[in-house]
Order: sequence, then C-alpha cells, then structure tokens
Amino acid sequence: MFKHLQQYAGDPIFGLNDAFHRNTHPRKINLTIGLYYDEAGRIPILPSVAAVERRLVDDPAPRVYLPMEGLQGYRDAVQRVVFGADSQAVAEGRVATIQTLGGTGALKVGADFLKGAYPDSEVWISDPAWDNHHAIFGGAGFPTRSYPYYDPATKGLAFDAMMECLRGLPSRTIVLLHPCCHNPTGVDLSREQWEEVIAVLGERGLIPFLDIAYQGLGDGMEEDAYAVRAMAQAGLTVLVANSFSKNLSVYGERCGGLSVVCGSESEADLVLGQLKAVVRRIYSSAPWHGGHVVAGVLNDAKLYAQWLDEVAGMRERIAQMRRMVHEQLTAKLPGYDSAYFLRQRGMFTYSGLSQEQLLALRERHGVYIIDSGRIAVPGLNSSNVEHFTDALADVVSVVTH
Ligand code: KET
Repeated sequence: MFKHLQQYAGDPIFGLNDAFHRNTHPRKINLTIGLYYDEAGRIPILPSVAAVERRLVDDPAPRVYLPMEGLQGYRDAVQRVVFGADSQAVAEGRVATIQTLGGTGALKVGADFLKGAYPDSEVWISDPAWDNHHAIFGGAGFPTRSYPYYDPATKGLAFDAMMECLRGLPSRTIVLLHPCCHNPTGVDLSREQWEEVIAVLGERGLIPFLDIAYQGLGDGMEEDAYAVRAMAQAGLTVLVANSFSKNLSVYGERCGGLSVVCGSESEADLVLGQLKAVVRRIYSSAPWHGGHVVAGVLNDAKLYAQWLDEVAGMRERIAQMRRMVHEQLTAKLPGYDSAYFLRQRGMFTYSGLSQEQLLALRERHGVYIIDSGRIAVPGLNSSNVEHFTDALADVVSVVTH
C-alpha cells in the first residue's frame, strides 16, 4: 500500500545528532542540537524541577486527563513569565493562553487556528530559518515565504532589507519573529529596531507570531521578553508560542504554551474556544506530568526564585564559553574575526563555515556542527573548548588558505 511513498530525508538537526552518537572519536563534541549541557557535558535535571517531582511521587495524584486548554496554574504561570507580572493585557483578560506540547505544539495549534481564521494568508519566516517553521506552517496548509534577516557580510542583522520587505506585505500576512536568541543565527533586534518593526506591523495590519523558545538564555528572563511585551503594550494582536524545554531542561516532557493577545476580553474568549477545538481534534489534551512540574516550579515563590538563579547559571555559562572561544581563536587564528561569538546571543552562533570545513571538522576532529554552520554553544565546556578552537583553527587555516 505504501511502496510509492518517498523516503523521509530525516531532519537536519536530529539526523546529525544521531550521527554524532554513532561516532567513536575519543574527543568528539556535539554542537548540533539546541540542548543545554552543563559544565560536565550533562543535560541537567534542575534542582527546582527535581523538588517538584519528588513531591509528585511522595504525594501521588490520579493521572486524569487535563482540560483541553491545560492546567489553570500552568496557564497563569505562562502569562506571568512571558508577559510579565504587571501586564496590562493579562490584567484586562485579553490574553487567551493554553498549555501545549512544547513550543512545537504551540506553533502547530497556532498555525491550525490561523488557517481557520485567515485561510488565504501567507506566512513569512526569517531567512535563514529554523527549518521546522516552514514545515509546520506548510503542513497547516499555508504557503511559506522568507523575509531577509541575516547579513553574511557582517554576521549581523539585515535590518533595512527586512524592513523593506515587511513594508511591502499585504494586510493579514502572518510574520514569524523570534523575540530573543534567534535560531539559527543568534542575531537579535535591538529595542529601537523592535519599535520600528512594531510600527510597521501595526500600520500594515500584519499578524505577528512570536516564537520564544530560549527566554532567559540571552540577556535575562525579563529582557528577553521585551518584544512580546512591547507588542502587547502597543495594542497589536499577537500570537506567542513559548517553550520551557530549554529554560527548565524538560525537553521530553513537552511543555510549552500558546498565547493570543486580543483586543478585548470577549474576543479572547472566542479565541480560547477555537484553540480548544484545535487541541481536541489533534491531541485532545496536554501532558499531566510536565504540566504539574512546570506549574509546581513557577507557582512556588521559593522554587521560582531558585529557577531564576538556575537559568542565570546557564546563561552565564554560555556567555563564558563565547568569551573563551573568542579569546582562544584570537590567539590561535590571528586575522580571523571571531567577534561574532561575542555579539550573537543565546544558544546559537552562525559561523559561516563552508560545507568543506564542516565536513573536515566532523571527520578529522569529531566536532559536529549542522550543515547550515549553526553552532550550538552549550555543547562546549572548559574541558573541550581547547579541542574545539584547535579544530576550528585547523580547518579554517588548512581549507581556506
Ligand atoms: N522554536 C524554536 C525557535 C526552536 O529552536 C525550537 C527547538 C522549538 C521551537 C521547539 O521547542 P520544543 O519545546 O522542543 O517543541 N529547537 C531545537 C530542537 C529542535 O530542532 O527541535 C534546535 O533547533 O536544535
């Protein structure tokens, strides 16, 4: 029955992560996937998360179905973390929020919801993109297009080209944006640039869809949410997909949220109903365990404060690795400008390395970086960073000179 199907080419991120695990190089380094590793190269179980999990075991509760929209305490916590404790839009009851299956689930529910509301819109995605954005919105039946974002010449933002493109989009076009820690480039907008984007979104009647998967890993929990809050404040209708996979290190628990900021409380009620309808028809309800873990951490004042410290620790370690790489490359590769390691934010850095260089890194040094040249910085630690910069110095000087 299914012999006519095409072979799935695999995912460029998960595929190379698997290849890394098969490699036997003694000093191999995994810089493929957006997972946070600690200084010992382990994926941490945050103490705040472990504390809640112990409670859930010691005082077990029946694993009932959650409501379609998820746990109330979880949804409240999403609103506080993403929009801020003092959000006017939240206070006015204008934000419809549901618990979702990770950030990916939030994007999928949002995409299906928008397909019902605006079936003829296009979805515009940054160039380059997290590939799954095209797949998710394409899969929901939208044509997807790209707006300019990254300038390889400066390894920075192509802001003028981006703005020119946004200014030309028809009303009700959906624009996918990353509030912080852009994946794959690590290149973010400044607050002044966000203000300009917000003005154009408002003037043109565009629909911003924000994907915030790395809140707290760039400049800080509040700082990283600037664009979300500024858009809500400006009165825009905006969708926000957030993920707790990285900042709570609960990847496999599938914990995210989808929020839609609406013009009024009654509109938010309508939207919430439609979001529930989408959830019901695709997976019915969100996970009980992950929901209770996240709500347990975020709704307990002590654990919440502890979690903020844990995220600060991750953020500072990433920043330190960026500084170490820059320092070592400056010494090992004079003439190679590695300042982009310092400028780019969050988990990812966009290296601009060629396919030949990436292949040499894998084959000669066991250093795994995905084909786009995106480096997942948390795979580095003080024990392997020398090997990484040696390897980079080798392929950059050998292959290009
Ligand atoms: N949005 C972005 C921008 C993102 O980078 C990821 C994951 C997600 C959403 C998915 O979040 P989740 O809560 O896991 O559903 N990115 C990493 C892993 C992946 O590709 O799925 C990555 O880019 O390596």
